[in-house]
Amino acid sequence: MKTALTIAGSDPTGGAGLQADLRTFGAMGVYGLSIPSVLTAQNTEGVSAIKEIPPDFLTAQLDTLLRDLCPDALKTGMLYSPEIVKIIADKFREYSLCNLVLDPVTVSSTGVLLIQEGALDAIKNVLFPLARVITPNIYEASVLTGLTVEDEKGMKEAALKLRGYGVETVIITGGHMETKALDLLFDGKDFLSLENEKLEGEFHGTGCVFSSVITACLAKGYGVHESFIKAKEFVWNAMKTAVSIGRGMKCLNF
Ligand code: PXL
Repeated sequence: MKTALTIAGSDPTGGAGLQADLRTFGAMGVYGLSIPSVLTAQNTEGVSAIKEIPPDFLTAQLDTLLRDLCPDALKTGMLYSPEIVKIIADKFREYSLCNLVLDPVTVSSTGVLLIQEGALDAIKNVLFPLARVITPNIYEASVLTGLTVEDEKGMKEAALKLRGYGVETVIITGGHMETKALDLLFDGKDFLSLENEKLEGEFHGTGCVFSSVITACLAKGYGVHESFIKAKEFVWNAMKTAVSIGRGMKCLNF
């Protein structure tokens, strides 16, 4: 069986973060491995506290797992601090890992900052050159490039700039755009955009599930374009049937 590793924040609701990633790997028929990088106290209404995993313990988790096995693909979610970013980059090289899908998580769906000062720069400088795919949303693409990303034209400009940071393939998700849900892939040569009508409501964890489907597909040996198409369809179906498990945002159903 193929294996995929997520290094991400814990979200007790299971709607986003490490728990959503694991659930997605399972739904995709891939064996899920997981290392928490940070813990959050949260419910469907929001995040109330964040606790970093001590760097030496993150290192111990990575060394112990990776001495034993090599995942077919891995993804990173909420990394939170520059120290965490650096440890993951070092271990990625030390264990010759491949198929890194990097979701540069910056804010929660409820607007809480999920990253410390300096961590996004570290992600850009240290982890981007190791990534096979990055999956920023339009807000993250704006912060990372300094461009205003509001429409397809802006997404294309940002994708060009982001690829210049050493990433193989850039996928910008546009679910937060005003009128339509358009996602754009750029592989350095061609653009591929996929569009769906926008669904009503506030959804939790769409970016996590999207990048996890891509990770699972890469683990199974699919190419990046096919993985993108599968992820778009998976998230769309899961959003259409999303469930209200608490008082706040809807969680994806799959
Ligand atoms: O959706 C981004 C995200 C990622 N990781 C964790 C989160 C969230 C959003 O709340 O809690 C742990």
